[in-house]
Amino acid sequence: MLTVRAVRAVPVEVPMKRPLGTSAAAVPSAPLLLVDLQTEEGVIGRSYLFCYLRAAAPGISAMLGEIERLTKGARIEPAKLWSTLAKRFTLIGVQGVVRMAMSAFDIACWDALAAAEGEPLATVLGGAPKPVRAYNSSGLGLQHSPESAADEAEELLESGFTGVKLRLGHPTVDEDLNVVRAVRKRLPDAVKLMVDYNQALTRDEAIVRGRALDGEGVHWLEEPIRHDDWRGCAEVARAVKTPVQIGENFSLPHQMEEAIANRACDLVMPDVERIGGVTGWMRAAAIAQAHQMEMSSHLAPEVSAHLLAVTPTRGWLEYVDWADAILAEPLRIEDGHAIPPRRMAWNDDAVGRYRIG
Ligand code: SMN
Ligand code: MG
Repeated sequence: MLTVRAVRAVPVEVPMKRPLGTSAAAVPSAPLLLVDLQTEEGVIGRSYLFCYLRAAAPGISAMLGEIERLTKGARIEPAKLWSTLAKRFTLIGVQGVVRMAMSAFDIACWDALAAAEGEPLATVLGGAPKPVRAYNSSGLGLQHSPESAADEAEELLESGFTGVKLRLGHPTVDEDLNVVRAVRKRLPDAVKLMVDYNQALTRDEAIVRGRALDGEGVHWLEEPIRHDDWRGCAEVARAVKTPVQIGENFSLPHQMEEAIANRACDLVMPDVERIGGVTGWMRAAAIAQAHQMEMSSHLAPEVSAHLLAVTPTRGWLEYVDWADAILAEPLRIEDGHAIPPRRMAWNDDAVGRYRIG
């Protein structure tokens, strides 16, 4: 049995080896919030959040302070704690930074339970920590000329990756096509190329660009339009042959359920910090299984490696190296597969160096 004692959150901002250009905004560095859940029994559970914006970190920290106040002395039973907190946060709504703070707390709860049992998270979840197929997403932002993108795509194949992701959404379809063709030409045939529009297009433009990309060797078409326009997404998915992938913006498992019910996509890729932590992910994995839909992960590769290992319709792990700078042991990639880490721990010197608050 474990009991909540305190929740500590430390914001850091780490440099990215390859700053990421997207159609929505540039991501020049990674603002992370490192969470330690202290228990009365001495076990520490850890998680981290990618905050998207540095300005979001203090807000999420404050919410974690509120979560600490509401759960201090409670027994660590993640599903029950999730329900208790969801009820307490009904008035503000379990969404946005509230839900991100709850997810970070939930992941730390599960990590504490795994630590207390001396087992990897995947084992505690009823599976085993097996290697998970990963694509390299630590690069290929939007800013590229076709030739420099092709060079970078080649670099991203180090460690045996068998997939890479390219962000699209140039002003014209021809510019998108030129980059895709240059990259595709440079990649071995067996390597998958995912493309991501980050919701840049209108429905009609998405159909035009999606059809233009059909036959260009693209493995999936990610977030072509506003992610929660289920009907529009369904029209794009119907009109385009390349599978439509959405999910990083699903807020809690019920949104994934809604998207699937509306046939908004062919593939799903929830983000553990938006879907509701480990608890939310496991519920989403059951939904994907019921619909026999392939489920991949978004960011947070260290915990996602464990989660995908126990996801029945597991697809791809999205690998980014952003947290390497502050981890005692960076996530290992072998032969294009992520090896679920035994336990996450911080590199305290690096945390001191990159701390922003
Ligand atoms: C992405 C990730 C992180 C920040 C911005 C954009 C992107 C992805 O949508 O799927 O990797
Ligand atoms: Mg994306």
